[in-house]
Amino acid sequence: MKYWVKSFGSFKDEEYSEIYIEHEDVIISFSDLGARINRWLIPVNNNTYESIILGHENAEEAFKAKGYCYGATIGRVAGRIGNAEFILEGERYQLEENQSPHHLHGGEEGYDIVKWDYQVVESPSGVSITFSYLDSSSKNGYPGNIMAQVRHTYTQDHEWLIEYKATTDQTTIFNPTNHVYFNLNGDNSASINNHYLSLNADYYAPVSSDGLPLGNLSEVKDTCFDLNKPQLLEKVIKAEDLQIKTQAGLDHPFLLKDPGSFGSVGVLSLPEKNRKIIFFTDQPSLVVYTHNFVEEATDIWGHPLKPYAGIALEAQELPDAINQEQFGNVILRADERYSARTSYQLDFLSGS
Ligand code: FUC
Repeated sequence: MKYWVKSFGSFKDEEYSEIYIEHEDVIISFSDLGARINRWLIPVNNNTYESIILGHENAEEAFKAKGYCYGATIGRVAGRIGNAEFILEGERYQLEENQSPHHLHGGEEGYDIVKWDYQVVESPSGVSITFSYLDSSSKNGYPGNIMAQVRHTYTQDHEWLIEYKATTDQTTIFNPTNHVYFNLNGDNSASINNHYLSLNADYYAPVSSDGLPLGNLSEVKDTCFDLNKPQLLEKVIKAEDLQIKTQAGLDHPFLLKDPGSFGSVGVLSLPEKNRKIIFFTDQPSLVVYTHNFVEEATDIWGHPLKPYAGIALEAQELPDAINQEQFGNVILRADERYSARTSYQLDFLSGS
């Protein structure tokens, strides 16, 4: 296994790096812009590769398309915070309404577009890149300074492991995730309609038309949200279900079974290409987003971007948990150490 560092280009006088790791002809890359994954390249034939995730050619493109958060670490708090406000220990906090009237993905200056420090470490199990960022209380209106760390590791078994650690100097809220989008076609101009998704979840959180969870959990049983057996994404995205119609696809949190155990929670597969991603997490929920919208005509890697160009599988606490009693805990106190793990295992050699 080897790694090398290249420039990821500059934007507004800031230089960014891209760290490439190669193992058995598979190449995966990460950038200090948003502690993001940017490329996951599978060899197809004599020296040609296909990327199974959505990424960017350089930092400038990433900034231009920042609304999609391709591959980026999301924080301080992933998802929407209703009406951009919350109450913590009796104090009311008002955040920026960067997706009015709500606060989304940590705000305009969220983790996805800041420059992280990083260190590369090689070990017998693989190559790790530890990204760190001091998220100061003055930014985005959250209380407390957070020392956030995200370690991306690529293992000898072609598993991408994400480990989050954080501490704070004052009680605050914290709910990070990674916003990777998969497209196992290896061509982002092809939609993910031909993929199959299975997810170990008996409940999902219905959302309002503007994407905020309504606050209740609905059974997936006998609905298009039942992914306990693999479902063709086209069937789900085109279902007559009102929740699917209002979001033009999936953009929903699912409550995972056996939260906290580091067991497999689901599989994304493309049988026609013998490609599978088996994913694991110790987080209680996972937001599935099928890239339903393309804001403006954006070219990504020379292709005009189309809806359903990828599927995001974002492991986290349920969105808006700070405002929803039964949605879990996102409070981090000064005497606590936050940790979370999520991983995506590539399987592209075995039969379908
Ligand atoms: C908002 C969210 C989606 C996704 C997108 C980048 O539209 O509702 O889940 O995170 O942003």
